[in-house]
Amino acid sequence: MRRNHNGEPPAPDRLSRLPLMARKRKVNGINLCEQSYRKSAKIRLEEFWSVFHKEDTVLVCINADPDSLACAMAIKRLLRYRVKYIAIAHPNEVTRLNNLAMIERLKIPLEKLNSVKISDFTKKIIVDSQPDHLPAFEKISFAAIIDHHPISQEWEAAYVDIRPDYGAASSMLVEYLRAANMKPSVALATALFYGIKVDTGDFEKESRLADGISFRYLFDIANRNLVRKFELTDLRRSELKYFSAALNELQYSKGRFYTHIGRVRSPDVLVIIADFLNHVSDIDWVLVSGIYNDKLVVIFRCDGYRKSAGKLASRVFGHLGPAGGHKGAARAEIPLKALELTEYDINTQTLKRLTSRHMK
Ligand SMILES: [Mn+2]
Repeated sequence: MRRNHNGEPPAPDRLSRLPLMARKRKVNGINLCEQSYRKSAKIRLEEFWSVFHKEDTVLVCINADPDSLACAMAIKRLLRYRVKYIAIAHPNEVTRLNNLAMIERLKIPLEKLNSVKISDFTKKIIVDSQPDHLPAFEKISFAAIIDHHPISQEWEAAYVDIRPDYGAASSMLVEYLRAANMKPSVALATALFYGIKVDTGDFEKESRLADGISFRYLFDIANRNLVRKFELTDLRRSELKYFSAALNELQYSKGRFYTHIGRVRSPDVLVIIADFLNHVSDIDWVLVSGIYNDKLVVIFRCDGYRKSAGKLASRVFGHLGPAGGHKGAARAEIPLKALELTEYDINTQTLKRLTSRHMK
């Protein structure tokens, strides 16, 4: 028996409330889950299922992003014939076009959290988040918590599964589906595949082998053309006009592109145009600027070889406002007041004049 500093065994009820993986971490040195990977997934599934009954109406709460959306879909699948009704609700406004493309194309039914009556639901689940992550979640009492973020505290819920070492919560939900012998539909597999892809940054971020196994499992079922469409979708049709403005304004000098686009609806489009111009061969530097609110936003791109976009941005604009970035990519957001210019005084020539004397 392992004993704590007072010589007493750890209180069993405290431990049993902790998820399997977290329990493993908390009690250093002893391995509390000696089941095989497969068996432990099965046990988790049974424990999760045992929380719900035929008469339950269930609300799945998420902070909507690809990983959480996919998890909510998977939970809906896991509980489909086990409860009376399941809805998915989110408190945040979804604005990213990639995420909107996913929601629209996979027809994910979503409610706004502030428009549902929480008391209408007998059980609430939170997935890919913990109750203290958002004020909107804090007042809800959850029956189940499934997440992969660091454990913020010991949660009092009928079912808790938090595995902070997982790259994506979608990887965990794939294990539940497999333990339940439920082959995901193409739509569900596509969502989970995209969820893992986004949260692991195409496996360039922290993840574990389990993420790779779930990803490989989904690979054969998911529609990867659809995933590519989600990834590509970052422009509104109404924003194409900024491309023609950028190309009309484009000035070339000594391996550098300069273009000032004028007022834009969102600075994101400046980034997209800068990245697009950076596709052109023989171009060392790309500088794209636009006006957003009362600021001049400048996007810098370069090859990062014996040059630094971040250093250039701070050299040119650092004394006037936030400016900086990495070797290959940087941005500056300067109040027009600090430049002592109005938006009508600024054109591509201004951008060139401000920046070129700082470049070798
Ligand atoms: Mn996640």
